[in-house]
Amino acid sequence: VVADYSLYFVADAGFAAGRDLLPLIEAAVRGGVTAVQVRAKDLPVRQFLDLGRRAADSLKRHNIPLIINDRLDIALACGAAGVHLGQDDMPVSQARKIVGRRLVLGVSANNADEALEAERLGADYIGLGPIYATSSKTTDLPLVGEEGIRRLKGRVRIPLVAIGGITAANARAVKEAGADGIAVISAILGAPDPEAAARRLRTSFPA
Ligand code: TZP
Ligand code: MG
Repeated sequence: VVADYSLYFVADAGFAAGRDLLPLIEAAVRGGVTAVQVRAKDLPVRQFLDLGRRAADSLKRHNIPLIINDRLDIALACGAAGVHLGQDDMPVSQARKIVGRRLVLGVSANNADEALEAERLGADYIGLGPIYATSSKTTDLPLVGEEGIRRLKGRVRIPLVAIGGITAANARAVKEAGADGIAVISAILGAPDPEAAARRLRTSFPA
């Protein structure tokens, strides 16, 4: 079964700034997100695991895949569907040796070389970004832009999920550039009504 990454909600504990992520994840699911990542750069492992377990329990009931950011061990321990690996995390080839087909493996890429390498080493999908400027992640990576999506489209077989500064206002342009999905933090978590925000994104970027 190929997962649907068309509206991929990155539930970031740092961005949530102390708010419990569970009700926010559940609101996003009601609004129509098709995949959820839990991202917790600053949580101790034990709290990350606890959050991951609660998210996994909830998302299983809705048949929505849970992806854990950065940590293969936490993904396995909480029964997640997958793990998302950055360029400085465990190499996807190594992760694949450990988990086989048990987990979906996503990899971050900023350019075509990184994306092609990730695919070659066994990634199941690419998180391509930052597409646009964003304040949700501190990075000095160059912006990929719609042009960067267009250039990569057709060169990889695995799904391309665009991330970084994506909103209901630019989602259509991202789709037209060739992305298979959009991943968002602030467009949902920064919205006064996360459920309505997810629903609007869904309309702007249908599966
Ligand atoms: N990776 C590239 S940009 C980004 C990540 C995690 C942040 C995305 O957040 P937002 O608020 O959707 O721009
Ligand atoms: Mg990472």
